[in-house]
Amino acid sequence: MRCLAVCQSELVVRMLDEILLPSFEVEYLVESRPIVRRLHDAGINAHAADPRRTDTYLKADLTPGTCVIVEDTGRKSLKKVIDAVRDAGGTLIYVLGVGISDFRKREETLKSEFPELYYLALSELFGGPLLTEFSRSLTRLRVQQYQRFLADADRVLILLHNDPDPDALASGLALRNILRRTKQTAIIAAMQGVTRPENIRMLNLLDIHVDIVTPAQVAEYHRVAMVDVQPHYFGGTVDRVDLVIDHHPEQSGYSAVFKDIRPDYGSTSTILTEHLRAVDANISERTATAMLYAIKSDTLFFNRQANRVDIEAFSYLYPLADAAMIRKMEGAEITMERLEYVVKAKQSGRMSEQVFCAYVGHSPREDFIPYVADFYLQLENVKWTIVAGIVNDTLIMSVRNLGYTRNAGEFVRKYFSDIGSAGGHRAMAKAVVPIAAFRGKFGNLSPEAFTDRILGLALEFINEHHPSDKKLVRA
Ligand SMILES: [Mn+2]
Repeated sequence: MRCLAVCQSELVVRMLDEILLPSFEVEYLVESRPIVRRLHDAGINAHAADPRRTDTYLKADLTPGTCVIVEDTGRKSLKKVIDAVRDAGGTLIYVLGVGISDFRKREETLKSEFPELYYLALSELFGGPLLTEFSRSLTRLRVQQYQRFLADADRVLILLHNDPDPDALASGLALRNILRRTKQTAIIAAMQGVTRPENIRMLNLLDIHVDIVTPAQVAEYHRVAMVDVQPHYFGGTVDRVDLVIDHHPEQSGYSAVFKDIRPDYGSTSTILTEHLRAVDANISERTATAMLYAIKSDTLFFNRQANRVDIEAFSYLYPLADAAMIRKMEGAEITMERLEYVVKAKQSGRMSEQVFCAYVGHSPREDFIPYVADFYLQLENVKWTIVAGIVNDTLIMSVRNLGYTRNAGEFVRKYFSDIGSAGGHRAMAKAVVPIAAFRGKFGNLSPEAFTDRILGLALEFINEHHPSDKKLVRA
C-alpha cells in the first residue's frame, strides 16, 4: 500500500518510517528544506514541498487508495492542507495529533468540516503501553523486595481462607512460583479444607496439596504469607503476617511487612499474573491452568466485577494453560448428590411472579444450597431464586437474581440481619440464621408454610414501589 505522510517534525518522520516500513511504500512531504536534507542523508524518501498546494499532491501521484497521514501540531493551516489533499483526489486521510493538549476538541472541530477523516493522537497511541511499562517496573520493585525478604526462610507458609476456592488455590501456586520454592519449602495451607466437589476435582487434576493448620502451627512458621484473604478473617488467631496479596476491600487493624491489595481487581490471580510478568517468571502449564480457571470463576466469566486488567491477565495466561483441563474441572459442578437437592427443590418449591422459592431441608454440606439457587436461575421465566436449607442447626438461605431488578443483598439485610448475618451484592446474597432465632421471629413453620412465608416476603420486597420507579411502571 502506498502512503504519503505530510510532516513537520523530523522525529515524527523517523518514527513513522520505523513503523510503516516495509509493509508500506512511504513518501514524506516536508516544508523545511534543512529537515529534508537530513532525512535524505539518512536514506529516507522525503521531499520538500508546500503542503497547502493541490499540485504538490498531483505531482506525488496521489490516488483515492493512497493513505495520507497529516501531522497536526495545532497550526491553523491544517484545514488548507486537508482541502488540498481532497482537491487532488485523496480520500483516506489520517490526522496525527502531536502535542495537542485537547485533542478531542481538535478532532471534533476538524470532523465538523471533514466528517470522513480519522483523527489519531500520538499521546493516546503511545500512552497506554508506556503506562503499562511504568507500572510493571513499579510492580517489579515490590516483588523483588518481598522475594528478598522471604528468601532466607526455611519454610514459608502460604495461608488461604477456609474452604479454599480456585482463586485461593491458584494464588497459592503462583506465589510459590514467584518465591522459587517447592511444596516442601512453601506450604500451601488452610485452617479448614476444600469441600466443594469442583474444587476437590481441581486439587486432584492439578495435583495441589492443601495442608490443614491450626493457629498454633501457623505461629511456628518462619514466614507467613496470605493470598486472597486478609488477617482479620481469622478473627485475631493469626497475629503476625509478612505478606498479604488480596483483591477484597482493604481491612484495617493489622500490620504486614508487605502488602498488595487491589480491590478493583476481579481476582487475586490477576494481581499475581502481574507479579509473575513483572519479574519475567516462567509460568508452568499447571499454574497457568489454575490461574486461568480462577479468573474465570472469580469473575463468573467476566459477569461480575471484571475489568481491563482481568481480561489482560486472561489473554496472557490463555496460551500457557490447558483448556481441556479447565473444561474437566468445570464439568465437576454436576454431581449425583447435587442433583438430589435439585430434585428436592423441584418437589417442594413454589413459583410466583417469576420468583422461585424452595426449602430443601437438612443438608450435610452448605454448597448444595447456593448450587440449587444458581441452577434454577438458569430457567426461562425465572428472575429470582431463593433456596434455603438447614446445616447444623443453622438456616442457610441463598438468593440470586438476574442482576437488573432490586438488590438481593438489601432483601436479606431487610428481613434477616436482626436475627443472623445477612449480606451480599445486587445479584447474589446469603443469610445465615440460627434456627432458634428464626423461630423466635417467624414462629415454628412447617416446610410448606416456610416456603410460602419467604416467597411472600420476596414478592413484597420486589413489588415495593419507590417514588422514583412509579413513573417507570406507568410508562
Ligand atoms: Mn478471589
